[in-house]
Amino acid sequence: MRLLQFSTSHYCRKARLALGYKHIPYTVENLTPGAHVLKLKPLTGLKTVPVLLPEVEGESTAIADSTHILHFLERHQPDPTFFLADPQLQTEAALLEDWLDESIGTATRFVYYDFRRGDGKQIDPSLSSQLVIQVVRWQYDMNPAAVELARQRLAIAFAALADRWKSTPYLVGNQFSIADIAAAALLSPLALIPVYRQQQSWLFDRIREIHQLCGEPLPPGMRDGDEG
Ligand SMILES: N[C@@H](CCC(=O)N[C@@H](CS)C(=O)NCC(=O)O)C(=O)O
Repeated sequence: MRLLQFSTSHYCRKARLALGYKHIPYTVENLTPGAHVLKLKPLTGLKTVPVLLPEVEGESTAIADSTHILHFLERHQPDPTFFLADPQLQTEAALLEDWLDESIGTATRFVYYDFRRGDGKQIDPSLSSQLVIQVVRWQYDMNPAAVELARQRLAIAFAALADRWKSTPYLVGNQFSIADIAAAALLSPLALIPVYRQQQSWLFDRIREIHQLCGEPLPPGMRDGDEG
C-alpha cells in the first residue's frame, strides 16, 4: 500500500498509526503543499491528505479521508481489530472519532500554528518556516477570535478525554479503538506546547503508549532529546 501524505500532518499520523497497529507494510509519498492539489484532485476529487492507494486488486485505487482509510483497513485486515464487537460501543467510538476528526483536529491546528508564530517561534524562526506558517494561517482564516474558540474547544476535549483516559487505557469499552487512534494523532501537535505538556501530562502518557503500540515514531516534542 502507498500513503500519500504531508509528513507533518496530524491526519496523516492518524492513518500511519492505523496501518502500524495492523502491521500492514506500506510506503509513503510526501507531497509538496500547493502542488498536492494537482495530484489529489484527479484521484479523489478532494484536495486533502491522507490518501491511501491500496494497490490491491479489486479495491478502489484511492481512498481519501482518514476516517474512510481506517474503515477500509478494518475491512481489508480485521485482525487485530480496532472496532468494538458491541454495536453500541462501536457507535460511541465512531462518534468520538468523528468529533475528534471534525472539531478537535481543527482546533489543534489553530492553536498549534498560533503557537508556532508566537511563543514557539524559536522552534524554527527561519523565513521559509514562518512563511509557511503565515500561508497556513491565511488558508484556514486563523484570526485571534478563532484561535480563542479553538482553545476553548480543546479545554472541553481535555475534560471529556481525561474522564476516560486517566483511569483506563481505552476511550471506549475495554479495547483499543478508532477513538484512541484519532485522539493520539490529532492532539499530538500539542506536545510542543509547554503549557499543555505541564497541565495534561496524562494525555501525553497515552499518546506515547499508543505510538509504541502502533510502532510509529513519537511526534515532535516527545522524542529523545526533546524538552518536556
Ligand atoms: N477530515 C480530513 C482532514 C484532512 C486534512 O485536513 N488534511 C490537511 C492536512 S492536515 C490537508 O490536506 N490540507 C491541504 C488542503 O486543504 O489543501 C481527514 O480526516 O482526512
